[in-house]
Amino acid sequence: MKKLDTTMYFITDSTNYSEEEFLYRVEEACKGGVTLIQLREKERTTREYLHLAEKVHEITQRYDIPLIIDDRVDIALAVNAEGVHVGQSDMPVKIARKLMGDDKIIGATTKTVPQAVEAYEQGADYLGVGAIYPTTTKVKTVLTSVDTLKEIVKAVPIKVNAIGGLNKENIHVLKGSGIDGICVVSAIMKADNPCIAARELREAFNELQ
Ligand code: TZP
Ligand code: MG
Repeated sequence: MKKLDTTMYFITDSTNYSEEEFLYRVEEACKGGVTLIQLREKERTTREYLHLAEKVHEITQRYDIPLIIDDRVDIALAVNAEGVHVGQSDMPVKIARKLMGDDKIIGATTKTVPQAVEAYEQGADYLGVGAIYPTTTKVKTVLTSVDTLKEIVKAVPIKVNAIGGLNKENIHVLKGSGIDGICVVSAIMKADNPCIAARELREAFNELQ
């Protein structure tokens, strides 16, 4: 596995975009300096998910940005993506690791210290923790406090990212939390200019350090 940089983790959502517009936005985000990309599709057939994964991987490889596939180990393996992200109702990290091999990136969603420790012990490379703020992105989640986020950071030696409703105006609440990066969907996906949005968010996060 290459060195993992979760600083500016962009999670996609193709809802409401044509394929062309979606891929254009993904590429603009790459130009803006995102360090990791997750393809996250909740409403697609397997065939559609696979197709988009191939298209997005073509782009991310050109920018040398690792591509993570949400939920689906089979899709990640099929397109030789750099990793997979699993939630608490998805494939356990231990099995995802076994299927993906040691060289791939495995991420997990965790909301409590015990969940975080378990994901780490099973072989996760990074954790997503949230939602820190209410989100407009389609997801089954509850809010996670910044205090819990800080406890998780202290409890595991792997990378920890905050997620949920984050934008450049509100990420200051994460200052001093010890996180390695932020995950965003809307702040880039729905931005007027995804390239500028990615750049500004990355700068805003770096200023917190
Ligand atoms: N998990 C917790 S919040 C969330 C996920 C996938 C969605 C974050 O989206 P946004 O648009 O950045 O709030
Ligand atoms: Mg999931």
